[in-house]
Amino acid sequence: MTLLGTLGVAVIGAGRMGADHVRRINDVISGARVAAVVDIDRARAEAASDGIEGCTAFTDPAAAMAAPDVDAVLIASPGPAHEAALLAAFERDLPVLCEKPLTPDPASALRVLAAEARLGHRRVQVGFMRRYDADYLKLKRLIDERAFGRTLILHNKHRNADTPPGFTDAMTIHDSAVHEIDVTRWLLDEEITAVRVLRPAASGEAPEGLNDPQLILFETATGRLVDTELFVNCGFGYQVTCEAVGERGAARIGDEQGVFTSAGGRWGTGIAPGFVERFEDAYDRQVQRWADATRRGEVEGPSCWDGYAAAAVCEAAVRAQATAGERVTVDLVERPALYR
Ligand code: ISE
Repeated sequence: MTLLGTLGVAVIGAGRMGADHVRRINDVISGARVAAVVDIDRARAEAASDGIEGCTAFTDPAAAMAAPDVDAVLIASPGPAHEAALLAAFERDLPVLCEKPLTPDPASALRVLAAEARLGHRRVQVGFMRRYDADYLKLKRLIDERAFGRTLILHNKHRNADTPPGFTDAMTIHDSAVHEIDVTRWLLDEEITAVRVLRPAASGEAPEGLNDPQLILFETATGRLVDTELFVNCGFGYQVTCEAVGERGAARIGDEQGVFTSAGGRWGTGIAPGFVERFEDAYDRQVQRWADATRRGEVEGPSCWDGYAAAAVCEAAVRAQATAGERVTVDLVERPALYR
């Protein structure tokens, strides 16, 4: 096995996640360094690259990818910009870690799939970071080992304290529920075939025009059911739980985090304020595993197929949101040989 030297990474997008990944590559993980930061806003690219030795700020992703010290690309720009960045990376056959979503809709995801197929090998790991969370990994192992028999049902909760301005109903699917879509496909190892969205009485605390909370129900290829309470303005913090119900038992993750304290007549632990804190270790592990695999010349983790399948379920779920709880089926193309 040959191991590449330190990986020079171009980080595309210097917003919240991009800047966090720059910090992570620079301060936390090993075997990689930030060689370039790209943002359409030059000042933001410069701010993120400031103080990092040998790191250059760019406004054009293709120019950064052409730099001689760039070996790999981490895409953390907004979803609609992903397709162009992915195709530019394929032009140079560069390894990519692409934040979710792969692309915002199935048609563009299929174009990416076709372009990667033309390369003849996988190049992309999609950033579904929950697959790297220690608790989700334990749950996955229990399900795979059939510790409680066959898993029949998943119950998920996905609560955010609040949403950024301009968050829409469709974004609750594309940005938030997309994680339960990937987790369902990964944990149960099969495709989602249909989706329903139900809306209880809307919270008066949610921003005007946002239907919050929602209940989402997935059916899978072999008839298993997955429900998700999605409540993105719950007000009290960030909570993600997942319970797998099997034939002879159940297992739940996500309830307890951190240190339990007893004081002032109360006992308990804290609630993470947001997803960056809750999934910090998962993000670290995801980027480290990507860098390690890339240096070995390998690609692992969620693929472009996973990104496409998630986009197809998102599209069906957004259609389901516009109905009174109707069942909307998910249509997938045949899985190409590269992803079997
Ligand atoms: C955000 O984009 C994420 O990816 C978080 O994991 C999710 O919990 C949040 O709802 C999204 O907005």
